[in-house]
Amino acid sequence: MLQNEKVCFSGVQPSGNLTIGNYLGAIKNFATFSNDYRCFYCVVDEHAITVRQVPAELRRRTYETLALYIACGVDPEKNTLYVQSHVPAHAELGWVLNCFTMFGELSRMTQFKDKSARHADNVNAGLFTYPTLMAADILLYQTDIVPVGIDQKQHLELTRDIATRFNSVHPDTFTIPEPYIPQTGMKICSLADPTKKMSKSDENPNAVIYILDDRDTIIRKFKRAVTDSGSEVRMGEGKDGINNLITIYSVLTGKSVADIEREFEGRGYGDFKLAVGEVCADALAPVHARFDELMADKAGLEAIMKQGAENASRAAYRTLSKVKKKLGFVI
Ligand code: AQP
Repeated sequence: MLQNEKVCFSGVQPSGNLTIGNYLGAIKNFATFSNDYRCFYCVVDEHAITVRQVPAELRRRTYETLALYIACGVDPEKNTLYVQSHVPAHAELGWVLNCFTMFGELSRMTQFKDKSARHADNVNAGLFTYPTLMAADILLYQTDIVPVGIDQKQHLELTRDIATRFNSVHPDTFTIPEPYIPQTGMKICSLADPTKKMSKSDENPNAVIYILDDRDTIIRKFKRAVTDSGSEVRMGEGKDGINNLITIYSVLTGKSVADIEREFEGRGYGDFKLAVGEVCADALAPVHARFDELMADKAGLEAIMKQGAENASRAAYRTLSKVKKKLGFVI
């Protein structure tokens, strides 16, 4: 790693088929950091098993998630793309950081509260300590910036607290990372209940646009999106459905909210929903084409994973050795 080189890290769980929430809130922004940062983009399979997974599906989605990173514009030549479980330093540092994280801090995490309510039969310790593994993911690379959606802000704040606490006992160990949360697209909401975040693990497939949905499905789902009894395409309070669709249209077209409101003045929700569906399908068409090519070459994806794991391991072990020395481990 060059001195003074800035580092960017992020990851996505292969815990379901990826959604346009994952795309617009995170992956779409990954490529934009490649020129100015050394970027590590990880498929965080260890996080995914905090919720029960079908092994064959987890394996398939791990390949697919890596392929989607590339299909969404992340160049494997310029970025380190890899799978979390291929770099054991993540789990190792995760354990160390567990010992620098308070029970009370983890108990306050809203994702833990939400997921333990949704999976009441499996409130495992991994679900509880998920944020310390996430802190390890980030801190291992001396990360400066982490592109994420707003739902991860609380975990990022905890990562900063853990790093600051560790540094206060063992100075100059970790870089304190900053989140990069996009202004538009930070929270894409469910099409069925627009007060809720769109999630890949939502049980209702009509609530979610998957990145790999075909054109007709995308347009059909947008047509059915829950809105309100009004007809004016305008952002406003109590118009969560329309606000969400305007956000999606804005982030996909780069148009401002004011321009969108002018464009659809007097045209009603039906016209607008169709336009959002078409713009989204158009944006995803080249992603689909590239994805199909990549998935047809599994060996190519495996070579990228392997090279990525080697690059990531080198950087990760530098930090891990420093941590072990500071803690007093015999190395
Ligand atoms: N709806 C969303 N809007 C904006 N950003 C989003 N992200 C997720 N959903 C939205 C961002 O995508 C990145 C990867 O997320 P993740 O895989 O780590 O898990 P998550 O945040 O828990 O995403 P999901 O889709 O809701 O997964 P499940 O259903 O498995 O829990 C993160 O940067 C996240 O902010």
